[in-house]
Amino acid sequence: MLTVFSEAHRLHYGIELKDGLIARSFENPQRAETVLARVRATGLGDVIGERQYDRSHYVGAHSDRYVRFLETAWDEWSATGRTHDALPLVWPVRNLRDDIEPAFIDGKLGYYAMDAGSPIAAHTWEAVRASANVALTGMDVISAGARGAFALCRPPGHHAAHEYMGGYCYLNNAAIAAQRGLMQGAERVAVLDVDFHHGNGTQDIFYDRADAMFVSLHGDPSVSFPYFSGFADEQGSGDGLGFNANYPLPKGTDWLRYRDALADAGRRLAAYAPDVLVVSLGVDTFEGDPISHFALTTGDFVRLGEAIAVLGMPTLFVMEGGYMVDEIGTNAVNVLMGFEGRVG
Ligand code: OKP
Ligand code: ZN
Repeated sequence: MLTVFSEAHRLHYGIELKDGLIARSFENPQRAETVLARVRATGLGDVIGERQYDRSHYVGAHSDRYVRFLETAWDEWSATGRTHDALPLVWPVRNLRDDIEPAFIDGKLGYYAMDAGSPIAAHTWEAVRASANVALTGMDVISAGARGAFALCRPPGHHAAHEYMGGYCYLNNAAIAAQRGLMQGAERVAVLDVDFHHGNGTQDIFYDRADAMFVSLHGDPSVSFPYFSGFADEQGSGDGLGFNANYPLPKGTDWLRYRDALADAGRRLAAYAPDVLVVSLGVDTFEGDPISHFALTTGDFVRLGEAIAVLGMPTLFVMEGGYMVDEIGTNAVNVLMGFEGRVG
């Protein structure tokens, strides 16, 4: 299958709060380079660059004013004389006012964020746009008739909601691609999210819609990030009721347990019969992942790809998480090789 990749991801390498100190993020540039190297080493298929798309392609999945915030945040932050990464420090939780967009950048950062996990630096927006454009290009490949394609996105996207960033994510690459699939003639699209963390952003974007199903397998939010989303009783609302399905799984989940949940998710997707499937492909379900708590092995990722292939749907894989840098390439490409029926 084709892989879509952008070198612009290298422009972004943020910081995060770790053990009481500011440190370089787990979400680092080497992740994407390692996956790309594995794509080339296995001969998965050709690697192409991203096409260019204007901002209207991000609006829909996101609000116009949120996209505007991302476009202008660094300029507003640096205009105050600061040169380090911008991070929020105050949020409009529960009964605080969330109906008034702050005029000052420090307020805007909290208004448009769920956590302090998505720092904004001078070139973050360039990398973020390129990542969304990689996903859009991947959907164009699928809409042109390919059975599978791989959008090697970085930064990831599934925590980014209609109006907020978080968890290393800014634009929701998977949702933006799914939305394009609908624009290009698909009647129904589905997103299957196999990242360890719940894809709260994708769920948020499609929650009240019947033309997009969201199905996610992830660490139980009672004990895992993002904590406030991903429970089994979140099933959609309004027209979208019944088109959102969460499978929260306990820490230590291995392939045998995962496989059963995946089979149930597959039955749900088959009954929905989408014209296009987008897979939010995180490989932080790996047993060695430094920030996650499942126990899938390198071989299990081949089986995951095989199980997705059985659904028989045109499938766009969109890269999300995975932080064991040495193994991320093998694990991610194993899913794609499994999908193609090639032994990794
Ligand atoms: C993004 B994706 C680690 C804290 C975790 C956020 C995790 C975001 C994961 N010390 N912070 O879903 O892989
Ligand atoms: Zn994750």
